[in-house]
Amino acid sequence: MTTKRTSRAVAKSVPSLHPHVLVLHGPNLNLLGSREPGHYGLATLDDINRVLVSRGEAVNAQVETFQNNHEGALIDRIHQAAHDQVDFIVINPAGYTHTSIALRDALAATAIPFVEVHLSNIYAREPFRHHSYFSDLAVGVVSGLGAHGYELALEYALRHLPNRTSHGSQKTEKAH
Ligand code: CA2
Repeated sequence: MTTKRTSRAVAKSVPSLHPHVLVLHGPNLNLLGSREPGHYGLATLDDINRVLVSRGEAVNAQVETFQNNHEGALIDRIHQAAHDQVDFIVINPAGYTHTSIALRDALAATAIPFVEVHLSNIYAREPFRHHSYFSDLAVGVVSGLGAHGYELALEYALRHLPNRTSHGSQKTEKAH
């Protein structure tokens, strides 16, 4: 039996020339801007996402955002990212930072490089927030810089992603 591949399926397997970054937000971050501004600031999640997407547009990068309150949905989105050939992930795992081996395993399995972001400084808070299941796998961690932390993580991703040529090969930029 032969399998007919649709042009859409073929298109999906061809890496885009434009960097593709996925920004993932964990549970309760949909409440940003409405409660606990002392810890998490006044910006809403929409405010944060708008800035990130428009920064992507300015440099011809695809920036997608996704928030969910359920561990499985976040894991499924990471699997989808591998399928979509996402180049880099910026993730605030929120409460799952301190509990989720399953989410850690999903990131490890897909091997997409990621930066871990926290709005608050998790080391200046309760001891149970000092441990992260993600930090040792992350390229880096930004914690305590509020919404600006997401922008810094995105800038890092855009600057350090390998430049793809139209021939499909990759030119790796020198780290500075
Ligand atoms: O500082 C961060 O970004 C955290 O990842 C936020 C998590 C917390 O469990 C981590 O320890 C640190 C909590 C996100 C809850 O977000 C809310 C936003 C507005 C109002 C209430 C909660």
